[in-house]
Amino acid sequence: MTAKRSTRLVALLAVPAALTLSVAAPALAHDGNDSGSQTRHGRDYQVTLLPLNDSGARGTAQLTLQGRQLTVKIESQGLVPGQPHAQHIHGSTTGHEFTCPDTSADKNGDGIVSTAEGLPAYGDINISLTTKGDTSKASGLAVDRMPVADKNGNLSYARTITVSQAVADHISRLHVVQHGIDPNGNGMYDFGKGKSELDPKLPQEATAPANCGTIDSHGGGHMANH
Ligand SMILES: [Cu+2]
Repeated sequence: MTAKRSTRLVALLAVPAALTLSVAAPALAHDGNDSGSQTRHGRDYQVTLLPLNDSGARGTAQLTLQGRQLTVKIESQGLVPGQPHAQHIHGSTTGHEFTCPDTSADKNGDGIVSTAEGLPAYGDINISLTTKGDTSKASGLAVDRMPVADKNGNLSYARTITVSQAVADHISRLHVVQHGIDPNGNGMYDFGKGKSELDPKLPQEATAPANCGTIDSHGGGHMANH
């Protein structure tokens, strides 16, 4: 059944251009020497993934950077069992600060912070954390290459990818988001919360964010005043 549902979601399109942010980036005031803890394997960054949309989905991510090789390990619980979960590193490496959204991002008041409503807070997709192949923004909704939660709603992910120098220099400005929720608890993505703004053929449930976590060691989610 998983395969079938996943297939139905394969047609997910890349985020339409209209949804991309056109926020002018303030002047860059970051020295590019992000903190994090140095180990002999590289520089480690810890992320605590906290639930959005009452998903109950939480987890941890560890990012290890060695040059431009980024190893991403994610362990999550409470996701929709047996369903694919699109996951991304969101945010900007050019000086604009983004962070995880709170419920105030729910502009239409339907009780769900949709992916589009969350974008002004968490920024555009920077890296798509696929299981194989392309990791660019273009693969943001390639659900056939996104990890699937097991029957208990647990998800484990590990992959090493090559990132741009900009990402390597500004990794702590970014944050991790996993998508896919099941507010009516029927064990699948359905149209109970309407259509996804990203593709009306898809349920909002399949693309709405389930959790989000900022990368540690950047002193919290303050807004830059430079
Ligand atoms: Cu995302």
